Amino acid sequence: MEQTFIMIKPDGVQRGLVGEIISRFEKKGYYLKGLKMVSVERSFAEKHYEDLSAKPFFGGLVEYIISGPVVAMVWEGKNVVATGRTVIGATNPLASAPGTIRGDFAIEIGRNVIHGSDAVESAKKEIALWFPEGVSDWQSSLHPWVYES
Ligand code: DAT
Ligand code: MG
Repeated sequence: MEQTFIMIKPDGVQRGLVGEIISRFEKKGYYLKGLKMVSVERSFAEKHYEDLSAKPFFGGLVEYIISGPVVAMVWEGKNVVATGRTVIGATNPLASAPGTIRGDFAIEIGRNVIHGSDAVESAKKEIALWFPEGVSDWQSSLHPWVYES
């Protein structure tokens, strides 16, 4: 089954949104396979966002990510990469639909609370970067109540 990397950014942690965000993914039916709170080094944040290194906002983005602890997670389920992005909402919170995490809890693009992998390939890369120790392989006993087969 597909896995995605989800990170609650420092503003999400500071604002007490960790429980709410985990709850949304859990209630949807996705399985939590990895979870840790980390304060990342500048070089690590730069590596995570390396594809954006030429962007004018890159410096501010890195400062934001290292400004406090983040909660790094791996979630698993059918189509979780794309659906996870839908649950999160558009990059700019002013364009994110109500009912999405960014639509409900954020206003500015530079304080948009949460990160989610944008493709299966980047999810694999990000999970390997953030969880080099690997993740848990537990199976939910609720599986038949969430999935038809
Ligand atoms: P997303 O986080 O929705 O995948 P992204 O990968 O394009 O968006 O960019 C990563 C983060 O960089 C994004 O969450 C917020 C910041 N960012 C993106 N575009 C920006 C812009 N035009 N101005 C300021 N920050 C921006
Ligand atoms: Mg992105």
